[in-house]
Amino acid sequence: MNRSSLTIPLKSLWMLAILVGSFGIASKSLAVDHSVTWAFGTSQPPIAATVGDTITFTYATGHNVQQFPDQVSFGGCDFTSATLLQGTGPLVVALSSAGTFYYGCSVGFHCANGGMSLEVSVAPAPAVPGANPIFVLLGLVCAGLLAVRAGARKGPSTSIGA
Ligand SMILES: [Cu+2]
Repeated sequence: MNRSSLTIPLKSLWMLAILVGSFGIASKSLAVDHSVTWAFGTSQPPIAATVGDTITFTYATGHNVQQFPDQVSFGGCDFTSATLLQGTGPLVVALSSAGTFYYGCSVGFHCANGGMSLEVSVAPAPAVPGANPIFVLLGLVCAGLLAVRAGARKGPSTSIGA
């Protein structure tokens, strides 16, 4: 058997171990906090978020955060059926379900004239959360296999370039 043919699979195994392992760990902490400067005259581009993310509305007094029931009331800055989430800020909103959500400030004409309205699209959480430990375990198994292989390969003396 040709020894050097083992080199490439070994390298890709390492990469696989790192990739798989880090995916398992990273997918557990993918949550993002979306920071919003909630101020008059600051237009808010729509936010694309994922379930588990949060939105932090940064403001103090003089504003509030209301949630519109639908896109029509959002578009028209119509607060008649909106829900007041909080008066004085800051406010952290946890995005716990998928869908499109609409927020606005009902003070004066802040929504209509001050750009104080925000659309948030929340996508479902990626992957299956329960699968994470499996990926971590797979990564560890790959790393373990590598350690064994590397140990067997090293032999009595492998001095590289020293
Ligand atoms: Cu306001």
